[in-house]
Amino acid sequence: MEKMTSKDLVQLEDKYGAHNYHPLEVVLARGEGVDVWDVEGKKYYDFLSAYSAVNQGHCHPRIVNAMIEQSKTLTLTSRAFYNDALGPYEKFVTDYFGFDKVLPMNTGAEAVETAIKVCRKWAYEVKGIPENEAKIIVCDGNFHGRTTTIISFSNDEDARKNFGPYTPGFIRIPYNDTEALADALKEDNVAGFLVEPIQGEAGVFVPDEGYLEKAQALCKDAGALFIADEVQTGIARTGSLLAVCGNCSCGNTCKKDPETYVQPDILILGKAISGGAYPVSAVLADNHIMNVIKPGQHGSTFGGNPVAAKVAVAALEVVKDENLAANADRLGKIFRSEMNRIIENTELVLKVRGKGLLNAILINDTEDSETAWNLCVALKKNGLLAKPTHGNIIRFAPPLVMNEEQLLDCVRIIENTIMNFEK
Ligand code: IF1
Repeated sequence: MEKMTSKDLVQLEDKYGAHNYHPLEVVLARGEGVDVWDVEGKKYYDFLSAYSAVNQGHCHPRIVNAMIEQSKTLTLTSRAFYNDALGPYEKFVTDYFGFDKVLPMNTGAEAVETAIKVCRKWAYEVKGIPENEAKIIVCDGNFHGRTTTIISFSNDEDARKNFGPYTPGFIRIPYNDTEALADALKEDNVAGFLVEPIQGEAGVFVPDEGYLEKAQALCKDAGALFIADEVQTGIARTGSLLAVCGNCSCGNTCKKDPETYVQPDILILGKAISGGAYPVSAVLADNHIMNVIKPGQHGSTFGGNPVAAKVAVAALEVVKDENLAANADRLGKIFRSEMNRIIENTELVLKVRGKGLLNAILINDTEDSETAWNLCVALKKNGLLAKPTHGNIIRFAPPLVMNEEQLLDCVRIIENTIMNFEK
């Protein structure tokens, strides 16, 4: 059989796959570190990193080897039996992030659902809220996944419309607004506050300095749980191990900097906890919260399987051994300063914002324009892959194993593309 071209493969997806995505027209066949190659062999810098899942770079040998070795030995037992990889992983991951317990799941959305369930159960059984009355505060512009409950509290029309009836029990307030949070916390029966430390889908929106700290303090005073969704921002992406570590790039949740470190009551992780090799997610909390979950009350066939456990340990070891938080912090600063230099010489880009290597540029056009999309098509031609979020924002999130020389090469590609772009 003749080798299929990119065009053939796009046609196959178009004909046989549900149309729930609109991908950029590039068909990838291989990845290594910060690079990916398409079916025709053209090489690109990956500036999406599978939405920050591939922080450790494509096909990291340590992660891939952990997966191969475990796959040859034991892949799945279910949680009906113990397996010899889960306990060591649970000890490792709770030490790593500084919590008493972990509840292992597979995808980000599942972990968010888990956090919501833990929070509600805690509210009824510990806080004493009357049954079925618990409310969880969330933010405008949130993105926490695609399940029916999660889209129930989204305000994105595409994510929500015609998927109702919706799950009740959520109060939505503006992001980055501690007064609105203080007011919402005054309502009866508030169980928790679920928040992204930096909003991803909203367009990489970094809140004001001190927002998370203040929000956590308000929750504490009100007896509500502070729940951080770090599915996208966690695992060194924003220049610290977690975005709740503030400006400390030491790579631990060491609480060295109590000025900025904000300890969540419930921490939600996904994506890069496996380096993008395997679906792994996790919910972390201390005993006084996590102990509300008893046998039979929550679970998942694949959650905590031995391959996931080994892959996650390897992926988290890479983050520390290769100092990815400090690298993301340093390269992020260079990236934003280079973008600001470019912005001074073009009308096309208005602004760069972000933290670590989670950044976005704002294009000088309306939200419903196709300019950001067309610029991404031009970037692709020039060997760099990125994806718009909204019509006028482009997210830039390369793997964190990038070095300075590669980053500056990417800056050159972005600069040339912008300077030669015609709307
Ligand atoms: C897609 C965005 C990124 C997340 C946070 C939970 C989840 C996500 C903070 C759910 C997922 C994704 C999924 C991806 C697009 C994407 C995304 F553009 F929508 F905002 F990353 F930037 N919490 N984020 O960001 O995790 O169930 O997908 O494992 O294709 O929908 P999941």
